[in-house]
Amino acid sequence: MQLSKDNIQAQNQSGLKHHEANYNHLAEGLTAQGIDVETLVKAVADFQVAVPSWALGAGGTRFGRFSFHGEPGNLEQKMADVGILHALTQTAGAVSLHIPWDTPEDYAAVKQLADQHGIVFDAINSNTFQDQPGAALSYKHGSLCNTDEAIRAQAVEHNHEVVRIGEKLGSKSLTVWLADGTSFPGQRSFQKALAQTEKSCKEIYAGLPDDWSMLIEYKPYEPNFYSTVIMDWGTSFMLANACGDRAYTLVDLGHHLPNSNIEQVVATLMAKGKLGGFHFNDSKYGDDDLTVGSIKPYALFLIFNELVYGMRNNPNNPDMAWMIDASHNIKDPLEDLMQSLEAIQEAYAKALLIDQEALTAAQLNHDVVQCQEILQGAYRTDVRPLLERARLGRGGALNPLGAYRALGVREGLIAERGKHTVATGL
Ligand SMILES: [Mn+2]
Repeated sequence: MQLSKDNIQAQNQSGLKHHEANYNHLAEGLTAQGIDVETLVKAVADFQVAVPSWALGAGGTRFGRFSFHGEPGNLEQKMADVGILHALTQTAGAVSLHIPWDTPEDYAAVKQLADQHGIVFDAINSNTFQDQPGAALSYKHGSLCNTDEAIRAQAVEHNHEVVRIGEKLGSKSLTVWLADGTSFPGQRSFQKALAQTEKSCKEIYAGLPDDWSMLIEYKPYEPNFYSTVIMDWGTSFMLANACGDRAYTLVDLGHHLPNSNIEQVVATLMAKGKLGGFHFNDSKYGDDDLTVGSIKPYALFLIFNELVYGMRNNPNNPDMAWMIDASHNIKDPLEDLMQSLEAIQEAYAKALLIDQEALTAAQLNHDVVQCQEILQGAYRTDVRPLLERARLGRGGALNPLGAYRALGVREGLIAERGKHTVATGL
């Protein structure tokens, strides 16, 4: 199923007048504040986020999984789903593959499909947190940190293979996330596990092509519940520094202990030129993988404030690999992703509204009240007409979710694929 621009434009007709009125009203107010609205719309339109190949089917919990009708049953169908998202939102112009869940069989066909939908291949993800069918050795007691040299070598070689796959598709970065850790005190030496992990990361890094970067993700707990080898941003930062210039830390919003100041983590990493990737989701308690912006939208805005500041002032950071890393247990995955994409763009647009000069002046005057007024003034602005204008300019939908429902996309996917398909992944 592929959405045509004509179909989408026909859906847009009924809302255009209302959009014009809202946009003009907002643009007038912003222009009066000295904001160049066209530049703002262009920045929003240019902001593209990768959709991971595992997010297009229903997720699950350790208690079970409720499948969603019409799920994509193979990589080609997953690409088609990203194509639908991108056609409607004009924001999902990239896909992030997970190996081995989505190893292409026919590279030329997959690339052609991506071109057809206007999608590029962003960071590619390895998996040493599961045993793969036919694998000689098990990761039950760790992969890159394992006490057994042969197991570490198998895990390193898997990462090299993922890079070779990514090269064929045009990816330029490898994301490494490890489940390595312990569930009980005394199970393993912290120091030795970290030393082995550093050695393995260096071996992976040494195999990267010159124009590739390596993104090292951290997480404090789960699936291990006592310790994780790469537990926090500091450990990731240390490993990235040990590997070299093209190794960076990747921040996943769900991978922090409760109440962590993630915006400060972002600022610190960007100041050192070591933030390379970003995974969006939202959470209430832990790594809940909920829809972006569904629980803490103000925190997301504060994080974007630091991202915007860093992108302007810290040129040592690479172009960021943005990705949604959420799981959809009870929503239509495509609808959930559209809500996440909207929340990301909204937070970004609001962060762009912050008057940085006025904020700096208020900071220098120790005018704490004014600092808060500046941030919250931007946050309280309803920027949705800017997002609509950005989408319209690229041929997307005025209201992606509304168009998705009106065009009967899910019903069409069920008719094509059937009710009981199951997406690959966890
Ligand atoms: Mn992640």
